[in-house]
Amino acid sequence: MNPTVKYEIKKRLLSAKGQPVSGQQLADEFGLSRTAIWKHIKELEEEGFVINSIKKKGYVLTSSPDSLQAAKINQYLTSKRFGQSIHYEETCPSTQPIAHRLAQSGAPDGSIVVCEEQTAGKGRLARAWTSTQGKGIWMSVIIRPEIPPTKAPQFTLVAAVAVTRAIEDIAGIRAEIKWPNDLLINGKKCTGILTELQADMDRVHAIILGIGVNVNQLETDFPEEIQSIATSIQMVSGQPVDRAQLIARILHHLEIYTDLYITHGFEPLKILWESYSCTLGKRIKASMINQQIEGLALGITNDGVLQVKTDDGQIHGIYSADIEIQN
Ligand code: BTX
Repeated sequence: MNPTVKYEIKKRLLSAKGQPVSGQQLADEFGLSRTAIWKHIKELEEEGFVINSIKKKGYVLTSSPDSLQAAKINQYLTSKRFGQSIHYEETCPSTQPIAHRLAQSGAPDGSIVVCEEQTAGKGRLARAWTSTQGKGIWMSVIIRPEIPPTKAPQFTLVAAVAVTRAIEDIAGIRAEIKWPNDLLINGKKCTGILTELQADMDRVHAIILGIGVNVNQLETDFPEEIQSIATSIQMVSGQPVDRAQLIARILHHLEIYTDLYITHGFEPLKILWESYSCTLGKRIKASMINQQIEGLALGITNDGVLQVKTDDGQIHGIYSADIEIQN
């Protein structure tokens, strides 16, 4: 079987959105016999696609496996740039280095790398990110804003708002943002964001935004050591979520918020971010590499820096830390 033809047939069935696609038309289009088309259809069925054959009308796709292949994501895309170029891997150590390589070789703004499984998923500070096969969104987005490198950390906050909005739209669950990069549901982590940079002193060449969302895991899908701190959308809603649809929605919001940031700066996004935050107004302990600060989280500045007031009345600006919420 020709994998390109099979991919094109799959794309046609997906984009028909439940309407019949004529076997004769496919045969004419690809210069194949109807029997050859039928064989491709059978192969798709073996991969988990459910396809009805309706006499005199054609093939109707009634359900597809929960895969993240480009054709599946494409059918839901509403963004104009983001997700227009999709690099898909079944399994890889991490989507981040792949996205870095693609960015270096000129991948356009909004290109994404997604996979079903990461065998060495990365968190911040070289920590590991568990990325179970077929259960979550493990994605890197290449963004090319014309900003100085000092502004890049704001994209962690922009991404946090985009993912929160997308989860709300698709699963009806309101996650909370724990500064700077965690999304929590019922106090447990369901999303992590890792912002990496390609830049020189004055200018960002590309932001590589790593987004990990726990979507359809059950508690036992997580390693024991993180079962008490991790959760998934399905564990909260009781329903599996179509990961491709959620990716498309994340890209939808991420594109809108990136454009808003470029035209209006961080201020309007800051207001949105604050409305989802579970950090502000709380007493927190912030652990940095060589320092700890305890105090009241007052707010974030227009640069995304967390403002913490310690008991002696001093206000400290925190650029990056692990946060423990104390009340
Ligand atoms: P982080 O450093 O804030 O979080 C890492 C910590 O979170 C780990 O030390 C562990 O305690 C906990 N953890 C690990 N895996 C999970 C999980 N699946 N769910 C909840 N908690 C977990 C967060 O770093 C940034 C994560 C970014 C992941 C994306 S996935 C796509 C891209 N590729 C890649 O390698 N990383 C990014």
